[in-house]
Amino acid sequence: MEAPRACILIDVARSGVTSRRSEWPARAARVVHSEHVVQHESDERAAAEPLVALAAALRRRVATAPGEERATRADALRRHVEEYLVPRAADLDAPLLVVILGSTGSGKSSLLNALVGAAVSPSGVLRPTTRRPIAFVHRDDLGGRMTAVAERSGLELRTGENARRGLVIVDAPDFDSVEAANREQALGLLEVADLVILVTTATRYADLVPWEVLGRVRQRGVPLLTVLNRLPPESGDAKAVIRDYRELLERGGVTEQSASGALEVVAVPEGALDTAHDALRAGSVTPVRVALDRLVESDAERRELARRGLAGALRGVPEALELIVNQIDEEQRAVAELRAAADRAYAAARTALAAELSHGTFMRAEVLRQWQDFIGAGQVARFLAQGIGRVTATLRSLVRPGPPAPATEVREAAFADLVALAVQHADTAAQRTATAWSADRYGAMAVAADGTLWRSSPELSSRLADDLESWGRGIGARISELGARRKGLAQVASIGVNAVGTSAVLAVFIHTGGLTGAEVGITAATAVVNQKLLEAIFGEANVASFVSQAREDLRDLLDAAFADERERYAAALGSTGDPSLAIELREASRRVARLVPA
Ligand SMILES: Nc1nc2c(ncn2[C@@H]2O[C@H](COP(=O)(O)OP(=O)(O)OP(=O)(O)O)[C@@H](O)[C@H]2O)c(=O)[nH]1
Ligand SMILES: [Mg+2]
Repeated sequence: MEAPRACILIDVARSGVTSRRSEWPARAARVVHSEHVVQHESDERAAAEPLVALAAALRRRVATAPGEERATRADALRRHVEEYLVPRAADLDAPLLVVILGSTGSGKSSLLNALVGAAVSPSGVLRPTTRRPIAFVHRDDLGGRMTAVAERSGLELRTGENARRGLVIVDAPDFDSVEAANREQALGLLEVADLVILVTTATRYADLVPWEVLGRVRQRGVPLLTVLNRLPPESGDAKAVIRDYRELLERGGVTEQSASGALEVVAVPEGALDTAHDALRAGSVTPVRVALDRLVESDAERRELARRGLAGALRGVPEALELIVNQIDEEQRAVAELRAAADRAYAAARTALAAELSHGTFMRAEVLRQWQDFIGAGQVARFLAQGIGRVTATLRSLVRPGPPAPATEVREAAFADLVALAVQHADTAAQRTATAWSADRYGAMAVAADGTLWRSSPELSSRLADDLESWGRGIGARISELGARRKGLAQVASIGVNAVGTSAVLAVFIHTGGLTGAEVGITAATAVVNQKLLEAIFGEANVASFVSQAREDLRDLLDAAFADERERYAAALGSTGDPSLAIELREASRRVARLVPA
C-alpha cells in the first residue's frame, strides 16, 4: 500500500504557469436541517452497513489471499467498496470524479488540457509521460471524499479559473505501458470513478489490455464517454475504424453505460492538435465538453449520474465477488488435498517407525552388547540362575561392590538411537509432503515461503530427547512404587532403581516377539536376559503390564510429536481457502444485492 501523501493544490493560470500554492482546506461539514434529510441519513446508514461488512471481509481476503494477483483483485474491489460505494451511498451530491483512462500515448493528457483550456498536464513523446494522476479541481470541491481519493491515489491537484464546481477531472497514468505502477494507479482510479472517459487510438483500440479494462468498466457499470484519437485522414478508413471500435464496445457490453445520451465514439482526427495549450484541438472534443458542461450546469443531472453510477456499481458487486469466492472455493479444495497429502505422509512415516520399534532392531549392537555383558556378568548371572529366593542379597551386590552399572550410559544411547530413528522418519514424511506440495500451486507457495518444510522441524531432536527423558523418569517412578509394594523389594528397588529403570526401558525397546531369523542375534539375546532380570525382580505378570503401559506412553509421546510435525503444514497454509471467509463474502454479496434499486 502506498503511504498517504500530503495534498498540495497548485493554481494554474491560463498560461499553464503555476501561480499559487495553498494547502487543501477542509470541507465545511454538511448541515442536517430538515426531516427529509434526517430520513435520508438513516437510509444511508442502512445502506452503509452491508457495504462496511463487505469491505471488512475483503480486507481479510487481501491479507490472506495466496499470491499477489488474488490479493490485488480483492484489494481493487475493497477500494471500490470503501472509497467509492460507501461515500457515494452516503452523499449523492458530492462532486463527481471523472477519470480519463487509456493506453499510453493515446492522448489523455492532451484531452485534459483541451477540456481545461490550459496546459495542466504535460503531454509528451516519451512513453509513458504521465506518472502521477493529475486532478483538475474546483477549490470548493476539496475535502470530504476527494481528500481520501487524493491521498490514496496520490493525486496531484491543479486548479484554475476554468475549474468547474461539482466536477473533478483526473488525467490518469496509462494502464498498458511497461510501468506497473502506472497500471496500478490507473486501475485504482477506475475503482473510484463516477464517470470514465476512455481514450484510445486508431491503432491501439483492439489491444488486449483495453479489452480487459473494458470488462471491469462493464462489471462496475460506471457511466462512460469514449474518445477515439488519431483517426486516419481518409474518411472511409476513419469510418471503418470507428465502426470496428463501436462493435468492440458493443461486444464488451458497455454501450448502455453512456454518461450522456446514446454512447457516442468521439472521433478525433490525426493532427487535431492545439500546440499552444499542449492539447487536442478544442473543437475536436466538443461532444465530451458538452456532456461535462451539462453536468456542471445542472445539480439534478449530476445527482442523476451519481445515482446511476451507484446503482450500476451495486449491481456489479455480486459478479465481482463471485470470482473471488470461487477462487476461495478452489483454494479450499486444493488445501484439503494438500492436508490429505501431509496426513498420508506422516501416517506412513509413523507406521514405519512403529514397525521398526516393534522389531526392536534399531539399537546399536555395541550398546546392546554393553548391557548384555553387564547383565550376563558375574553376580547378575548368578542371581538369574539362583532365582527369586536370592533376590535381595544378589541385587544389593549387583549395585554395590561390583563395577558401576552402565545404566545411564546405555539408556542415553538407547534414547539417542530412538531419536535418530524418529527424526529420520519425520524427515522422510517432510520430504514426501514437500515434494507432493511442490506440484500444487498453493503447496508450492507455502513450501517456497518456508524452506524448513523440506525437513523435520529443527527442534524435533531436542523435543524428543526431553520427552524421552521424562518418560524414562516416569518409568523410574513406577519402579520405585512397584518395589515399595512388593514385600522385600523396597530396598532392592531403591538401590538399583537406575539399573532396573534402564532394564525396563530396554524391555520396551527390544523384545523377541517380532524378530525373524536374521535379526536373532545380539538383540534377541539381550532381550531375553533383560526380560529375565525384570521378571526375577518383579514377577512375570507385573513386568508384562508394566512394559505394556510404558509402551503405550511411548506411543502417545511419538504420536504427539508426529502430529505437531504435521501441524506445521496446516499452519503453512494459513487461512488459504478459509471456508468461513467464503461464507462471509457470500452473505455480504446477498446483502449488497438487496441494496440495488429496483
Ligand atoms: N503527430 C501527431 N501526434 C499526436 C496526435 N495526436 C496526439 N499526438 C501526440 O501524441 C501524444 C499524446 O500524448 P499524451 O496526451 O501525453 O498521451 P497520454 O495518453 O497522456 O500518454 P501517457 O501520459 O504516456 O499515458 C502527444 O505527444 C501529442 O502531441 C496527432 O494527431 N499527430
Ligand atoms: Mg499523459
